[in-house]
Amino acid sequence: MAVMASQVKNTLRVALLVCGTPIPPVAENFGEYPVIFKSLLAAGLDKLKQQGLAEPSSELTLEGFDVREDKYPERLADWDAILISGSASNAYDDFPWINKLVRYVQQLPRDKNAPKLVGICFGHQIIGRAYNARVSKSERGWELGWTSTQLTDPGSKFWQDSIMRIQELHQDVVHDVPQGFTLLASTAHTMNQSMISDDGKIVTLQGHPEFTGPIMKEFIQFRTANGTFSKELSDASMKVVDNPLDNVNAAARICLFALLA
Ligand SMILES: *[C@@H]1O[C@H](CO)[C@@H](O)[C@H](O)[C@H]1NC(C)=O
Ligand SMILES: CC(=O)N[C@H]1CO[C@H](CO)[C@@H](O)[C@@H]1O
Repeated sequence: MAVMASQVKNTLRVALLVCGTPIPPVAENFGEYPVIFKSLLAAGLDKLKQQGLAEPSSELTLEGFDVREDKYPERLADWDAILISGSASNAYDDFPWINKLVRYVQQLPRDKNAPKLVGICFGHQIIGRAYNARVSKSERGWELGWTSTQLTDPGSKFWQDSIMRIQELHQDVVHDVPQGFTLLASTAHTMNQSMISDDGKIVTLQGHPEFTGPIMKEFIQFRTANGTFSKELSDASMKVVDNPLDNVNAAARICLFALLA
């Protein structure tokens, strides 16, 4: 199906459900998650304009809601997409704010006028949990840094590529593709890297399109210094940290997903 710019909404309104705070060197140099996600999605929207898939006058608005402090959007009708961020917390933890977020996802309407739902990393896992997939720590430990994920056939269609090169930063994985969802991407470490709901309302990604090489470098250094990553893992991921990424392409597809009715 060919998409034309005229079919696409003119303003992309994103409610970012903020589930974490970046480590201090990332927050200082690149901003908090609302800033980081806004710059990613703005680059994605620019790409859609270059491709003739969004009007040149299209604009992006993004507001952050810190769900750890019980802040949620007031009216769903104000948003085209709800995006759930990454987090240093575990999606399977039995904490009040995490349980509330899971219930929120379960209760989001899925009708034609409802906002689209996008989950990144922790957000992907929360959506998995909300739809009864098993979520827990991987037996394989961390998947860290630059990674080339394989796209399935539906994944190639959705992400418009044959692979997706993306930064990874996770230990927890979604073990199943829940009923009503289709797998979009895999790696040897984590089979379920990305999925879409069959009604086209929900899309998720285990990797971090919002993390550039320089951001990833800060995470690797910080968490190696604090004992989370071994020197081996750190050295291996530092070697490839500046490899090319498909972040802007991924962001463009997320924007298009949110903009199409
Ligand atoms: C290391 O830092 C991260 C913050 O990114 C934190 O989540 C983690 O608990 C820390 N680990 C240790 C062992 O201090
Ligand atoms: C449909 C599908 O690919 N499901 C896989 C999800 O991931 C787990 C392990 O990570 C596999 O066992 C499933 O086959």
